[in-house]
Amino acid sequence: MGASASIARVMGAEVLDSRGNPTVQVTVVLDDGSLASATVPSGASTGDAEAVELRDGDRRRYGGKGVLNAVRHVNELIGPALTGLLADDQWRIDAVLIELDGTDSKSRLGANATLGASLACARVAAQACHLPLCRYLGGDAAHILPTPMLNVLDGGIHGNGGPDLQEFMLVPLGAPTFREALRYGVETYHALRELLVERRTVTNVGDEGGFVPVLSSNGAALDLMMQAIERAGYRPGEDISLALDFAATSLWHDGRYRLEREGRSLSAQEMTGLCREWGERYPLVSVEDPLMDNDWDGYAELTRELGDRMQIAGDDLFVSNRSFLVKGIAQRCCNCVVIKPNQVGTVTETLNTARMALAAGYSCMVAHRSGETEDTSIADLAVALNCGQIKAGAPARGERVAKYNRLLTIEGSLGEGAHFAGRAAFQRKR
Ligand code: 2PG
Ligand code: MG
Repeated sequence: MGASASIARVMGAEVLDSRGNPTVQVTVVLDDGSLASATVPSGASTGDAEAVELRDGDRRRYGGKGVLNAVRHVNELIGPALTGLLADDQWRIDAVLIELDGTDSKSRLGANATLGASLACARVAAQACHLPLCRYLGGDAAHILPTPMLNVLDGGIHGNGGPDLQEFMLVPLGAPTFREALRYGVETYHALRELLVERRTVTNVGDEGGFVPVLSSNGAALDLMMQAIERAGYRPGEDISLALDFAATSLWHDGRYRLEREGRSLSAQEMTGLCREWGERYPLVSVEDPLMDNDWDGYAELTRELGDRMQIAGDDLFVSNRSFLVKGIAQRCCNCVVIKPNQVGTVTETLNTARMALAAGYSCMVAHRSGETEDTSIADLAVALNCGQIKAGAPARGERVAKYNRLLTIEGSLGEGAHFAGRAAFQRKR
């Protein structure tokens, strides 16, 4: 792309996500003929302060979940504002989107409209420059393949009838390459399925492709994962460790965290105790959202107690937003930030939050949403940031596998230059 390639057309469309809900797709065409699209994902266990996902609310269409207004904003407001801008000036493109929206929460245009446009611009600029998106966003330094965090048991609101906790993940950190890590994860996922069949437990899957078995406790789910790792021929803790997403805001009822499967409710302190206990019993390297999203004091306490022995990842707490991260750093809450572009609504803001986190000694986990699409941008984002971690669901179902397949392609194209993050991604720095 010469300095002259500028934005000629921006087109929005209503398409579907993996749950069959409408979502925004944006296509951008440059004046040199380059063309690319981006499609926006959608969360279910959303943080309170996430940027606004604009839905039509017209109950005659998709139960009110249509996105025709967001699409109209792309076509009638965003398109004219971006036309003529240089496609590789991502900072300016995003500044225009932020100003055009004019709210802190992207509530006027909708973060689904702004992210669709922002990401489509990045994708088309990368294409016009003949660069993979990871190199376009991360420069020549982008070379670290992330350790995948594969969600193999779905619970909470992603897996009705399953465990209380939302995500039980395999972390194949002992593998030598991304390709091998993925194989370790896939083989263990299949071994887990065999175990469930033997126990005559259901092998239906949840929103992210993890199994949704009926088990007596959350600890039983962890035991099952340990057995699956061993059955697949791997060593727990050496080859494959474990990670959890509690999504604790959705466990919060009447002032306590309810573990319905176990018939008990815990205080914040008891949740901290539970993390410690599991950290002693299992090779647990990361816990995400172990407390609800407004308990900053609880997070500071939990991080003080456990932050030197495991990763404490803030998702709903930070909502990928720089201003919440600033607060978190000041109050020493968590030691990892979950990065989801649609929580904040532009590529530049996403990169800024992630880079600030890494500079402050926090780790970054780039993540999908429970409602996903075939868009693979987060795979490139993880490599662009060299952050070493990605969670993109089970190694099953097209919209999840698409991200892992994209990483296989990136690894192949980097050749000798590719480096797999492995265990180093989970070294505690603080
Ligand atoms: C999470 C995500 C992705 P959702 O909580 O981390 O797994 O779920 O997209 O529903 O917010
Ligand atoms: Mg989460």
